[in-house]
Amino acid sequence: MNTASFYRDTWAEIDLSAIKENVSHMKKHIGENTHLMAVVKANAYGHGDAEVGKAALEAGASCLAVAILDEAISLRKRGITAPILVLGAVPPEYVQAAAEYDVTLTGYSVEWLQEAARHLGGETVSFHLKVDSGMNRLGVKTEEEVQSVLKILGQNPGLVCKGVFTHFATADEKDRSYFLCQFDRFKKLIAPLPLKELMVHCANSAAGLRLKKGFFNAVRFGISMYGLRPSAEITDEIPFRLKPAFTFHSTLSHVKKIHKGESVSYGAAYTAHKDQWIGTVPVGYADGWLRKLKGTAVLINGKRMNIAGRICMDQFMVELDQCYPPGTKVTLIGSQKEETITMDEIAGRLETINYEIPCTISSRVPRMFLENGSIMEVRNPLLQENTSK
Ligand code: PMH
Repeated sequence: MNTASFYRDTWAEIDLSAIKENVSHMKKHIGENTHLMAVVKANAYGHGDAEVGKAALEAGASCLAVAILDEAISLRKRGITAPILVLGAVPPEYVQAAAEYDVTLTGYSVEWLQEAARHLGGETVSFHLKVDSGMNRLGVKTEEEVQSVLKILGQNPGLVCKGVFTHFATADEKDRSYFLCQFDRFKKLIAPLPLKELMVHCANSAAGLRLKKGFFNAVRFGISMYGLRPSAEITDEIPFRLKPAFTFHSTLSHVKKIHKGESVSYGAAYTAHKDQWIGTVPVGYADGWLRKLKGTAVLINGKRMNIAGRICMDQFMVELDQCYPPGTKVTLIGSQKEETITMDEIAGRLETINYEIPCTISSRVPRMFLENGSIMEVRNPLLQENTSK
């Protein structure tokens, strides 16, 4: 029996050494006594949650954060024993499941806490209180609500508050005024809480990188753990070099010469204006290489070559500068020789932020995990198993 972990010539490489390097630099920056919470929601921004989580914990992270309870339970089932905080709203009827898997939830309103207490049947569930300091997404907003929370906690020993946090709306913008308002609002709202007993956190990557102090005692580290900058405008405030972890590769599956005047792909929207070598790459919009990327470059033989015609569901074609044999490596994100295509470049072409790109590379693309250049593991949800190499 063939036991390959995937059967296609397309894969993403996740450099766990880069994740570890970014985490240990950040840990040095925030200081020994400040916890680093590694944000691995959305499958670690498309990188691979359990693998990135383990690497981050090995490099000095104290705990992990996800968005939904299913992500936390999935990490528990794959052997993660470190504390996990669910940042998003979990329906209160599922608190017992959270208790069973020792997952920390977010208490984001007085009503949620009341309902959560009602659904506990003698178990205890831990939670971090979310304070809304200006994002208007989740959280208690007023001093009265904070008082109500304290009252509910006094009446319900099954609800254990282990932390308090807020989230910034503009930490990645040059202008700090809204950010500073949120910071002050947070400090004011949390004042009645027993802060010495709690994990207190407000900084995401942008705030964590830009601030030199005032982290309280934990930082939530997301985008920059993956080696990506939170925004272009704060680039000069990043105190160490971020090392990108995600690269994306394929190979030429078919190569042909077409004559001047012949067309390529759906709609015959590309027509060769000279005799032209054309390569077919087995990556399409179902892999997350969206149709809007028509015309962008990929790297072949260390050179930029442009996508020819419309991107199909599973394939696209590329203009070649010469004949290359099928099997030649194609890099969609990453480096070949002196050339690099960054996540930021692709995000720019799609008129979006770098966060969205690895999240969009679909689960059909196997993730290959490397450490110090060696393949450690391959994850291919289609074949539903983790295969060690
Ligand atoms: N904390 C919370 C509550 C978040 O929502 C996020 C990212 C982070 C921390 C990590 O931020 P960073 O990746 O900038 O370090 N959340 C999102 C989001 O909801 N949309 O894009 C990023």
